[in-house]
Amino acid sequence: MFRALFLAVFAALICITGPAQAAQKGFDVWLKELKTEARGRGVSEKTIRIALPDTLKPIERVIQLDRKQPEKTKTFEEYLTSVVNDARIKKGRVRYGDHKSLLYEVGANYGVDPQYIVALWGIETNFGQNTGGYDVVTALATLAYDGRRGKYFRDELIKALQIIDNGHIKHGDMKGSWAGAMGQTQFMPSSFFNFAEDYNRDGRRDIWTQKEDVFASAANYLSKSGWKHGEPWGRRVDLPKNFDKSLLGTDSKHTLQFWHDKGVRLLNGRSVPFEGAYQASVIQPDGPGTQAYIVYDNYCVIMKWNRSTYFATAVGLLADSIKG
Ligand SMILES: [Ca+2]
Repeated sequence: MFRALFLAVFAALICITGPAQAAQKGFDVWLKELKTEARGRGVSEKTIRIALPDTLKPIERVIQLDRKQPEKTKTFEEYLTSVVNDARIKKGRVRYGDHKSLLYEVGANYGVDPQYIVALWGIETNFGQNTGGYDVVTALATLAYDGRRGKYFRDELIKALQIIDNGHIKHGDMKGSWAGAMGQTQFMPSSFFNFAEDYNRDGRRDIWTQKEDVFASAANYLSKSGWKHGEPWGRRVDLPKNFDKSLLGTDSKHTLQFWHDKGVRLLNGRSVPFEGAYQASVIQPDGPGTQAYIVYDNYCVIMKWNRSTYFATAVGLLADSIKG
C-alpha cells in the first residue's frame, strides 16, 4: 500500500515538475526574443534590465485568471447592484464635490460633462482606490507568453516598456490589473499612448497618482471618441408588450419620433423628451422582458471605452446619480 502511495506521489511530482520546468525553459527563450524585439523598437537597455530581468517568471495567478471559465454570468440587475449601489453613489457625490473646480475646468477644456469622468473613475477603480496590485510588465509578459491573445499582449508589453522608458512612471510603480489595465483610469498601454494627458504639465502623464492627469486622460478618451457635450447618454424606458425585438441593439438607430411610434415611453408613461439627440437606439442588456433603455450617441462613446452594455449603462446611471 505504501509503495502504491509512494508511486502515486512520485507520479504526481513528475506531473507537477516536468511541464513546469519545460514551461520555464520555454519562457526564458521567449523572454530573450522579446528583449531583442524591445531593443529593436527603441526600448533602452536600462529599462530592459530593470523591467525584464532574467529572473522574471510568469505569474501563475494571472494564467489561472486568464484561463478561468466565466462563472455563472451576473444578470444586469445583479451587476448594477454591485457597481452602482448607494455607497458608490454617495462616494461619487463626495468626490465630485471635492474636485469640482478641477473637474469643471477639465470638462470645459475637453468638452466633456464632468460627472461622466467621476462615474468612469468610480466604476473602474472605486475612485482610484482599487487600481490593482500586479506588476504590469510581468502580467503582460505572462499573457503575451501564455495567453490566447499573445500578439495583442506582446504589443501592449512593448508599449508598457516604452512608457517606463519615457519617464512617465517608474517600473516599480507601474501597477495595474492582472490583465495589464493601469492606474486610476485602467488604461491599457495602447490607450495610454492614445489618450493619457499630462494636464498638470510636470512632464509625466501620471494616471496612477496625479488627479489632474487622471481626470484629463479620461476626458480626453471620451472627447477623442466623439463625446457630445451636454447631451444625455440615455434613459430608462418601458416597451410595449408587442415590441419588435429585432429593433433592439445599438446598431439599430432611429429618430425619437420612430421610437415614440413604436410605443417607447418613460416609466411614468410620458413621451421621451426631445433633447437634441436625433438618433437613438433601444437596448435591453439582459434581453426581452427585462430593463430597457433608450440610448444616444454618447452611450456609444462610453462603449468605446468598454464594449459592454452592462458597463456603459452603469456609467450612465452613476453619472446621472452623481450630478442629481
Ligand atoms: Ca503630469
